[in-house]
Amino acid sequence: MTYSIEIDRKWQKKWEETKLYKFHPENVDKKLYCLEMFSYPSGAKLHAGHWYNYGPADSWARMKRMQGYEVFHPMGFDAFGLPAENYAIKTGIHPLDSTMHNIKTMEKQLKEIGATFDWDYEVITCLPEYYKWTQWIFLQMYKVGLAYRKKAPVNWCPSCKTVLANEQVVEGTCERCGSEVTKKDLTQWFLKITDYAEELLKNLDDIDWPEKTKMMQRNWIGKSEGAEIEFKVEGKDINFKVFTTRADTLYGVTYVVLAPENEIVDKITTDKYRRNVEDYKEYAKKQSEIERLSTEKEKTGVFTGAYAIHPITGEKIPIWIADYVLATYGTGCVMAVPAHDERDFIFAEKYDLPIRRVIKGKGDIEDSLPFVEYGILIDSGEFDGMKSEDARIKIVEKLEKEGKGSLKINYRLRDWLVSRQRYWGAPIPVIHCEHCGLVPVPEEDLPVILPYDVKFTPDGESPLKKNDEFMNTICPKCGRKAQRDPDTLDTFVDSSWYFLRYPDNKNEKEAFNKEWINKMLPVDKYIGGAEHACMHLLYARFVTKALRDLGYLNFDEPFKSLIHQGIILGPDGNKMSKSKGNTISPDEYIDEYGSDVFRMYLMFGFAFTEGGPWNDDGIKAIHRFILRVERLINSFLESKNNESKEKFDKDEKELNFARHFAIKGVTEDAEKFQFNTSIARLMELVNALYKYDTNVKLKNLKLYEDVIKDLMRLLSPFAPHFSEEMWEKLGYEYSVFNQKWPQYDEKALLRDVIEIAIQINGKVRGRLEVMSNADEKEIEATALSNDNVKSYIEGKKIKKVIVIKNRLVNIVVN
Ligand code: ANZ
Ligand code: ZN
Repeated sequence: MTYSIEIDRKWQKKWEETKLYKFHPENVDKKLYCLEMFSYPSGAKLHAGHWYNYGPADSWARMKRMQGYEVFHPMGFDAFGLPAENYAIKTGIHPLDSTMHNIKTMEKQLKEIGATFDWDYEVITCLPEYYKWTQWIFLQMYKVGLAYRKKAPVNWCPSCKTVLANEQVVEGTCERCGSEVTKKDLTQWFLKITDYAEELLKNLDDIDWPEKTKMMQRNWIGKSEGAEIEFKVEGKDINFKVFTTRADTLYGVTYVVLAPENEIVDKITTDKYRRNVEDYKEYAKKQSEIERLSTEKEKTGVFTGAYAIHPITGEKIPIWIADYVLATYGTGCVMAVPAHDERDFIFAEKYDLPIRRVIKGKGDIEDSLPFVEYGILIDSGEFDGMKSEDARIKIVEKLEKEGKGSLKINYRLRDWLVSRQRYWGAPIPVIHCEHCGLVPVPEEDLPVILPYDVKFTPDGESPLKKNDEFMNTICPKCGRKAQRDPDTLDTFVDSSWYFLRYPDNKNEKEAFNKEWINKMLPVDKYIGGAEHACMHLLYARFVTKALRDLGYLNFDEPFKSLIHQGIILGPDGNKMSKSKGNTISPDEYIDEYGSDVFRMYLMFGFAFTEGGPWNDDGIKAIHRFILRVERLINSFLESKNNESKEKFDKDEKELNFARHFAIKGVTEDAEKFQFNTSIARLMELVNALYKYDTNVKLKNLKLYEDVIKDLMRLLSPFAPHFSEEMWEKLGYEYSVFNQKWPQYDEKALLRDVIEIAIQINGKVRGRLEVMSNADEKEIEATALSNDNVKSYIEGKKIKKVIVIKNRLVNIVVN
């Protein structure tokens, strides 16, 4: 039987029946936790992009298994979230029903990839047995002040009618629906990720993650070392602080700017300017944060009528409000130094505010303004002549003595806003009591069950608020009537700890058994999309650290090693996705060639971490390769009557070299997820086997068989069904995946005779055998004395001979 989808089915069934991928907890000392980011059960049929995520990662896990690791390879579903709820609003199908239906379909399809997931460890975040523990984690954080409520201007999506975390706002628009995001003052729940800013930053140095992703997290955390300097408002008993990274420019301050939202604005604004200021505040409210910070956007602002006193010179300087100052960064107040800051410069020119140079360049030429670099201080009193680097410390030291300033580190990272005014999420386990205030739901009352019957009226209010049965409860503290919190948790809370639940997914008493989980984690290899860099991947690190400090974990980082797969683009050049209608369905390919051909094609046709636009040009070549291996096996089975030889002759040495060269190359490249080159090595090995097969009539059967065995072992992670079938056909014991991964022999890699190509003017004109240790002169001489070469270069002049060791000789003639 030639390889086909029938063979896929046969082995999928057998693997399942024999529980081939079962994880054996007793072997935990050899565990390797291989994790792919779990799926959102969107209901779309798995397309080529999904296969690209799961196929290659599975091949890696299979190789690791054969290398002797007890591979833990679970799968589950990130099952709460907006799409299911929006779908319910549109179709009337309840999110629970559509989600569970989608999960069933996706499980089935994931099995068709033939992946080694151990489904016994599945987690589904929308089920009470899971979200009970999401709520529990929230409560543990609440106990230590890591979960808190506050009124804050929050990102609001007018179309999804919900608040969004900063990370969910992409260039001022909603990540989900693309609508413009506005601001709204609401009381919301936050998780205090900022407590961990420094550690989140520092530990990036210790983990094996793509450099680019670490960079994105560093920028997102945005550590900034500067100072806070206090200014007094003239004639009023009001002080305010500014945050600056350039205290060295203090003598160049010619005005100060407050964020329009700053609460002192109303207190200092004079009657004459009140109207202006009110109008401007309205205007600023409509701007998104991104717009406000954009350098392109025209700078606007208004004068408050009030003045501040310069902390050193005592000078009177005007106080403005402007939307380029953010309420949520630093102190929400800025000392403006137009001579040395781009934005201040544009603003000062526009509103005719004074510009005062206090830094000059280190050279002689007068630099044009704004001069934003470090330099030497001028017109700065006792600090004249000092370097910026020193002055930014010394000036603060002076202010510190007078109680007017101090060094300060700021982070751009904000606390994580986790409450959502939506239905399809884990209810926030808190009760609001008129007498006792916020009362956490007692742990023994968890889970707070998400009721099935609700009205989906997307009006900005939590749907749960309209469900009296859910809302009305008794205060656990005083026993009086009280109300539940109507909001649900951001789905990123669910996914911030799922990897901790997998190894202990059936535990009814705890989120996880502490001792067990500390043996199973951290995750050894995490595979998923780069788009999660500043959301999921940051939240998961934070929750891990918080649970460690709460005493539940003994490691600092959840994902030791991370790899991002590239993106498969549809023929239209966009990321393949159902919503764009540009997906490629694997079905026809699998029906025609079998799933291994499809999987291998994805692994051979694209560099795993890069991806690229879809095209199926190469799929036939992979198909031919599989058939070629199959013919090789058949031919081997027919030659079983040959003899075995102890000593290798030249052909056998060549074959043995090809074998060990392949073992080394396949292993090392696959380890780094460079599957395309691994597969190229396998193709070379097959070529070598064919060459040996035709050259040597009386084969050395022992060697031949050993090489075929190694070939099948090496091929098996990439073409699992096919290889299992061939393994059986060869008469070996089930399963090829219980075989040991081949090891290469350094000695076999030291060839004495190697073959190199001869090129004449860049065109290959023949091959040449040389000793592997021959030097360039010898190779050149051998090449020029070759009969074939002689006939080509006869009557021509040799201009140059280029020797590339172990590869080729190029003879340039004219
Ligand atoms: C005076 C100054 C002079 C500044 C100068 C820069 C250059 P990073 O590095 O991003 O932390 N700033 C402070 N708070 C702000 C806010 N809420 N909204 C907008 N801008 C704010 O940037 C810190 C610098 O950004 C601060 O240093 C402040 O301007 C501005 F020649 O203070 B600087
Ligand atoms: Zn009470």
